[in-house]
Amino acid sequence: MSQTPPGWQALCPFWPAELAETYRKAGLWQARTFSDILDDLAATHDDRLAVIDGTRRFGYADLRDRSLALACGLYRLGLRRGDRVIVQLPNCAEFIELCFALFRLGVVPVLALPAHRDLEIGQFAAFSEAKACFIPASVEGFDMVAMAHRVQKATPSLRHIVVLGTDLDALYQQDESPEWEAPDAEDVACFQISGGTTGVPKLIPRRHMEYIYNVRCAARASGFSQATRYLCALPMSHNFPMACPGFIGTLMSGGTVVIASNPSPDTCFGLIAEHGVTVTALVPPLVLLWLESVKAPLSLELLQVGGAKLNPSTARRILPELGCRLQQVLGMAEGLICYTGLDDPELRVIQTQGRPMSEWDELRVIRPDGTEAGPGQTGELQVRGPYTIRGYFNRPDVDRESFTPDGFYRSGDIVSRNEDGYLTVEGRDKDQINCGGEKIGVDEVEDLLLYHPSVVDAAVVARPDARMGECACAIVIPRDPRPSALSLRRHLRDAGLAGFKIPDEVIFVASFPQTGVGKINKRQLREMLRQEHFGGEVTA
Ligand code: OOB
Repeated sequence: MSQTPPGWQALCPFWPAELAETYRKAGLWQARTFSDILDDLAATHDDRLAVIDGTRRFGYADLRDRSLALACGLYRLGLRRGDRVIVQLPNCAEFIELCFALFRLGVVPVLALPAHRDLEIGQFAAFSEAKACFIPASVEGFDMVAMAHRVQKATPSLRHIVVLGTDLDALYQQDESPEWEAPDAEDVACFQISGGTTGVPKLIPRRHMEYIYNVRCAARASGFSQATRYLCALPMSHNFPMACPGFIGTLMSGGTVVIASNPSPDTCFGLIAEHGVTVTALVPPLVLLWLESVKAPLSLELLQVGGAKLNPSTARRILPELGCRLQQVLGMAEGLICYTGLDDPELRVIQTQGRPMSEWDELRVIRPDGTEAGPGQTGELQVRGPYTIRGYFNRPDVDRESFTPDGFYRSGDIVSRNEDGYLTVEGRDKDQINCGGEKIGVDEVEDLLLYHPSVVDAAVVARPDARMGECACAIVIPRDPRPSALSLRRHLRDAGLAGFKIPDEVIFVASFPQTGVGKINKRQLREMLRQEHFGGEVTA
């Protein structure tokens, strides 16, 4: 299996050789790819039900056969080991089949979110030199095909636009498989996207052997088994519903994935009852929405909540009102995943975000003075281990800031760790807004605002929000005549920015508070927001 990996993979930093050998010897990293795993699953579980999508049912062997047929079609299209493609599909069975087809060929998907628009997709396509993109015809009335054509004009590498349903269906070619060069277990399997990517993308290379290890640990920590019926309600391309343990973890446990087209109670409550769903994963604002809508406890056994801080008062309501246990998940697409234990005492499940899922994870909490924090003290969470990346794809500039010289990822999360090793997220030290689990890199939004002819200067900061945890607020020094908030928002939308990054609120001011060296004092701006200091100036 071991062939020389394609050249660009050398631009994805790897673990030091000695450590890599330790992980291999200890059996954490195995010489298997995701398609080897699917072949084994199909052999073991054959016609067991793997995926339910609407009225469609797929057994494990179906899934293997269909992804193999799709791999044949993709190969005929000209995709080869090491090529990159953009995958931006809504939740559907084809998403799973496409992932496994690409894994089989060693073609590497950039896992975009359905909400991404021209700006993000254009950047991902250009930066990864993607050869193809896989999209639905439209999303909520937005013409995705037209978007793909606009991106294609600016991206010479992008040869194929494959539309879900029509073009994609035609690629399932059940004939004899051509001989293709299979990927190596240590090749990059897919690119996750860093939350709060700014301008030039931060693509997160996840490799077969370590991502498989990630899924295995996550499935164990979540108690997944053949009896698991997992509702995939969050966008399937995100690390959480994909691999932590998500739909891949469900399949690797021999369970059944139930696909929801969206996470609304209207859609999900019916699916839970109809299919006897046992577990699902949500972000905190959705938990609130579910709590508001629930009439009688659900048949769910376990609710995994992560992506943003879950308020303890909300956490407390889950068992009595939804009728299921809670498991908190602190995760990051870069690697580290923490879980509260399934048998942990209630207080720990409500008040902490869990502890690392692997005993091989190395964590440290670093205080501002560079020393290690003791139990209960706060500091930045830094991590390295067998499934935490050592660097982004081709971003040595970012790596120098985001990783320490000894290879720890600086998460930018401010945490405290108790005597038992459980973490509580206390805040954040990165220029990012976490709007209910959706991450907004503020630099990107600020840069775009500065392009507007009526903007002198702009700062985007988080305003605390009861439902979303935080929402984005743009504070703007305008030129005369002052633009309307609406026109600034339209400006961002027209620039092709994903809707979730567009600030909910725009406030006009005459000047910014400054730090000692003359930078915008964001800490003070956030404080002023908290104290409603801008009363008269608010323009919603
Ligand atoms: C998950 O991954 P990302 O890459 O979208 O975001 C990671 C960041 C973390 O660094 C932290 O700032 C925040 O999201 N976060 C949480 C949290 N879980 C994530 N903050 C507070 N409490 C939590 N429970 O968000 C992600 C990936 C895999 C599993 C779960 C979440």
